[in-house]
Amino acid sequence: MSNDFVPDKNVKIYDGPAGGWAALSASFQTLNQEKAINAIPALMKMNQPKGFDCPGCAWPEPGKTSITEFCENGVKAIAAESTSKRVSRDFFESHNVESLRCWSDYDLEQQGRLTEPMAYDEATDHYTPISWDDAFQVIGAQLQALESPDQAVFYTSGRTSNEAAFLWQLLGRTLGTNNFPDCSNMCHESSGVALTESIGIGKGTVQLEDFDEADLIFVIGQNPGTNHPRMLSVLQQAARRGCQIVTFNPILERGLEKFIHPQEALQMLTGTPSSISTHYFQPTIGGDLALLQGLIKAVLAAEETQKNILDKEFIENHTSGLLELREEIGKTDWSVIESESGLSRAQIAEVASLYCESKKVIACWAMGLTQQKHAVSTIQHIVNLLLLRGNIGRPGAGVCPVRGHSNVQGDRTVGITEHPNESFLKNLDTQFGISSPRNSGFNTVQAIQAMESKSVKVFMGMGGNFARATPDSSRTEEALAKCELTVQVATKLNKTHLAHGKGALILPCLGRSELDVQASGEQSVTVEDSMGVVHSSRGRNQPAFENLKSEVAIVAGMARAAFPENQNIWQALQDDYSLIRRKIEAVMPELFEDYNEKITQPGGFRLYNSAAARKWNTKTGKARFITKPLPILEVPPGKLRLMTIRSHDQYNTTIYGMNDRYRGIFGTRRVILMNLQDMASLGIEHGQKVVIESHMEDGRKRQVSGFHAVRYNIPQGCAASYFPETNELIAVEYTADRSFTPISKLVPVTVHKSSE
Ligand SMILES: Nc1nc2c(c(=O)[nH]1)N[C@H]1C(S)=C(S)[C@@H](COP(=O)(O)OP(=O)(O)OC[C@H]3O[C@@H](n4cnc5c(=O)[nH]c(N)nc54)[C@H](O)[C@@H]3O)O[C@H]1N2
Ligand SMILES: Nc1nc2c(c(=O)[nH]1)N[C@H]1C(S)=C(S)[C@@H](COP(=O)(O)OP(=O)(O)OC[C@H]3O[C@@H](n4cnc5c(=O)[nH]c(N)nc54)[C@H](O)[C@@H]3O)O[C@H]1N2
Ligand SMILES: [Mo]
Repeated sequence: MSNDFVPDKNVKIYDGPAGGWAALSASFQTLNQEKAINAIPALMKMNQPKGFDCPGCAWPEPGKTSITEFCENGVKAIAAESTSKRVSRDFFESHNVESLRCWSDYDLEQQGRLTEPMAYDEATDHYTPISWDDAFQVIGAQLQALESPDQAVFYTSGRTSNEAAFLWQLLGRTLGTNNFPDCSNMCHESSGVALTESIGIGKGTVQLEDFDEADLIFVIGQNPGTNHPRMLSVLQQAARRGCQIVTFNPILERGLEKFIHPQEALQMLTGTPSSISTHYFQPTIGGDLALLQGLIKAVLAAEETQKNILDKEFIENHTSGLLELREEIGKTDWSVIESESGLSRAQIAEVASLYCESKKVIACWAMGLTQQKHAVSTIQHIVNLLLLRGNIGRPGAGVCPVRGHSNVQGDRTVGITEHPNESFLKNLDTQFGISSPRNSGFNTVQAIQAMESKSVKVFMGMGGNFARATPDSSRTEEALAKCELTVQVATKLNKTHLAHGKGALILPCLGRSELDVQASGEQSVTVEDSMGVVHSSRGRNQPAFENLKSEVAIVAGMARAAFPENQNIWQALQDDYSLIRRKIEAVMPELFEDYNEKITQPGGFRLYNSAAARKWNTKTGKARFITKPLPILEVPPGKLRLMTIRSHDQYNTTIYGMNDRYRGIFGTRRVILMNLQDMASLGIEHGQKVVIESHMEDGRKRQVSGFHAVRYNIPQGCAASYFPETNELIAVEYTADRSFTPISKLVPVTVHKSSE
C-alpha cells in the first residue's frame, strides 16, 4: 500500500448495485489471493445439512438451502481459513516480537495459518516452539498459583462453538471466577440488557419465516450489504412482495439501496437490480432515540384522533407502563426531536403513518444503535414502538437484533457471561461437583482496567483479537503487557499475540471448516444463529497442519493440567462431544431437551423463546414500556461525531484488503468521510492529509495521523472512519449507559490539517 493519496484514484463513485458480478469477482479474487484450493469443496459444504456453519455472520440459513448457500462475506471467511499460507516456526525465528509489532493487521493476517504452539521467550524476544503438554502445564501451574481465581480472565470471541464455550466457562468456574468478558460486550450487549428488561429475554423474537409475512421492515444502524449479505436476499424477496422497507442510516449504504442477488441467474444476466429500501432517511449520528420518540409521539397523536391505532387488547393483557410512556413523550417537543434526530417532523410523521398502516412490523438493528451512549434506551424505544400495535409475539412481526459473530448468541446461551443466573450455576455445580462463584465477574472494559491495575494477572483468550477490538488500543496493549501470562487460542497471528504478558502462549486451533477427529471418531459442534436456531456444524477439510488441536481439546488439555484430580471427566468430554451436549442439556433442560437427537433434524431446532410465545419474564410479568427523558447530546461547536465502522474488505480486526467498494474507497483505509460544509468551515480540502483528535473526559491526548479527508454524503457534524485504526481514539471508560459497551459510533473529534 502506498502512502500517497490521489483523490481521483483512491475515491471513485460507486453507482452499481450491491452483490452482482462485482461480488462474485471479489469472492474469486480472494480465493486466488489466498491460494485456497481447499476452499472450493469447503464452500459446497457450507451451510448445507451435513456440512459446517458459515463462520461469516450470525444471519440464519434458510430452511431450504440452495446448492451454494454463501455470500461474498462467507467466501472471504472460508478463503482466509483455507489459505495455503502458513506461519511456521521459521517465521518466528526470523522475526522478533518487537519487529512484528510494527506490522499492520493486514500483513499479519497475510502470513496465513498458525501451525504449532509457541511460547514467548523473554531472553530473546522471540516466540519459540513448545509442546502441547508443556504449554498445558505452564497454564495449569499459573492458574493454580494465583492468590485468587479472580486474577484470571477468560475472554471469548463469538466464533467459538457451543461445546468449546461451555467447556471454557466450566474451566473458569471450576477455578472459581466469573470473569468472562466477551466480544458481545462490545457488540449487542446493549440489545441484551434492553430486551431483557423490556420483554424478559435478551434475544430477538423473529424467525426467518416472519420476513415472508411482514409488511414493514425497519433497518436501523446496520449495513447488511457488507456485514450480513444473505440478509439482502431476504429483504429483496420482501421488497418484491411490496413490503415497505424503511432504513435509518446517516450514510447511504449501497446494499440498502440496490442489490443484485449473485446466486439468481436471471437477475445476474439481465443486470437489473432490485431496490431494497422504499424509504431511506439519514439521521444524525446518535439521533435514533429522538427519532423513535418522535415516531411514538406521532403514533400516539394518531390514536387521539383516529382511536383505532393502538392494539388495545394486547396493551391491556400483555403490557405495563403505557401511561408513563405517554406522559414522558408528551413532554418532548417536536423542535427538540427535530434538532436531536436531524430529521424533520414531516419525515417522521411520514414513517409514523406507514407504521400505523402496517399490520406486521419487524425492526432490525445492529451496531449503529448498540454502540451509542443511550443504546439501551434507544432499543427500548424500538420495543415501545412495536408494542403499541402488538408487533411482538405474532407471525410477521417482532424485534430482530442482527448479531455479528456466527455463534456469539450461542456462547452467551451456554454460559459465557460475567453475571450468570442462579439456576444455571446451581445445575452446573450439581453436574460437575464444583462450587461456582456467585459474584459478578469482569466485562471487557473492567477486564482492561483490572489488568491495568495488576489485579488481573492471567489473560486467557479463546479466539478474537482483544488488543485491537477493544478501545484505547495503546492503553489496552500496555494493560495486557502487565499480565504474568497471556494465552491466545487462535487460527491466525494478530496484534494481541504481540501485546503479550511476561509469559505468553499462542495455541493454534482447527477452524470451523476442518475435520475434528477425537477418540470416539469424527466430531461435530453446534452453533446458534441470530434467530435462536441451533444446528450442528461438521468440518470437512483436512486440518491446515497435523499438530493443530480443536478448541475443545485445547480447553480440556488446560483443564487436565489445572485440575489433575478431574482428569477423567475432562478426557471423556474431549473424546466425545455428544457428552458435552448431554451436560449442556442437564444444566439447561428447559432449552436443550433431547439436544443430541434434535440436532440430527435438518436445520436443527429453535430454542424456546418466551417473548415470541408472549410469556413475559419481566419485573411486571408483562412486556414493559420503558422510557426516559430524551437526553440532549451535546457535541461542542467545531467537534464532529465520528462513527467507527467496517469497510467491505474486513472481518472485524481481520483486514482482507484495502478497498471499500460500495462506498467508493480504494487502496486505503486511512480516510475520514466528511460533510462538504464541515470541510469548508474547517478549511479542509478533499484528499487533504489530516490528524484526528478525540476529546474524552479524562483529558488524555488521543490522536491518529496519516488520514485523508474524503468528501462524502453524510449529515453535517458527522464523520466516519474505519475500526480498528481509530480505536486508539476511544477511552476505555467511554461506554454506553448500563451495557458498558464502548461508544464506537459517536466519538467527539476535531480534524486538523496535517503538518507533515
Ligand atoms: N464482512 C463482514 N461481516 C461482518 C463483520 C465484518 O467486520 N465484516 N462483523 C460482524 C460483526 S461482529 C458484527 S457486530 C456485524 C456488524 O454489522 P453492522 O452493525 O452493519 O456494522 P458496522 O460497520 O459497525 O455498521 C454500522 C452501521 O450503522 C450505521 N450507523 C452508525 N452510527 C449510526 C447512528 O447513530 N444511527 C444509525 N441509524 N445508524 C448508524 C453506519 O453508517 C453503518 O451502516 O457484522 C458481522 N458481519
Ligand atoms: N471502534 C470499534 N471497535 C469495535 C467495533 C466497532 O464497530 N468499532 N465492533 C466491536 C464488535 S461488534 C466486535 S464483535 C468485536 C470483535 O472482537 P473479536 O471477536 O475479539 O475480534 P475478531 O477480529 O473477530 O477476531 C479475529 C481473530 O480471531 C481468531 N480466529 C478466527 N477464527 C477463529 C476460530 O475459529 N477459533 C479461534 N480460536 N480463533 C479464531 C484469529 O486469530 C483472528 O485474528 O470488535 C468490537 N470493536
Ligand atoms: Mo460484533
